[in-house]
Amino acid sequence: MRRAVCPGSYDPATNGHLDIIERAAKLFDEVVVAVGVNKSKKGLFTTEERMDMLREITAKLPNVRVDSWQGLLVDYCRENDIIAVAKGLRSVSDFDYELQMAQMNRELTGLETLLMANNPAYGFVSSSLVKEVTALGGDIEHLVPPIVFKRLSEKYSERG
Ligand code: COD
Repeated sequence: MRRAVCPGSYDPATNGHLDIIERAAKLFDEVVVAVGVNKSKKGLFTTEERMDMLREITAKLPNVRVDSWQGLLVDYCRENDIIAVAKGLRSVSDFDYELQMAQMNRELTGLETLLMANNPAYGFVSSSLVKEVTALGGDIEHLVPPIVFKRLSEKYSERG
């Protein structure tokens, strides 16, 4: 079983994330989409809310499951028999950061990282920007899965 992880904050997931998850699912027997739990960073959505949206978004992908983890990614991978990290690259700044993490992870346990060139249609899309544009009344419906659009709209209407 060749198992990979697509780690992220997913606060919330976007079409850019989904593109990477779908492509990773074609390359590996199983892909775990893992939400990183960072107690010192309060997001818009709770970990459970992020996971629920991810489960709905990936329901059509039979070899993808959703989980969460806390602590070092290499430890989570070792405990779950995961051989590679699959991530998307949007820009040179992504590359600098991701390369450093990939090298550190390989140094720590030999964990491999697969960096995939992003779909240019979503090169400018990030969770923080979709939140900001929604909060300011802009339309991002075409940039996120339908469930995320619904939940984002609900969150910001609750907040007024
Ligand atoms: N197109 C393509 N890919 C995208 C897009 C897009 N539009 N948006 C995001 N992605 C991909 C990127 O590969 C990104 O890495 C991944 O999705 C997750 O993105 P986010 O924004 O949800 O998550 P981040 O960047 O906040 O998450 C960072 C992690 C939690 C993945 C990272 O900090 C991590 O791996 N931490 C593990 C803790 C650890 O082991 N630390 C030691 C590191 S050496």
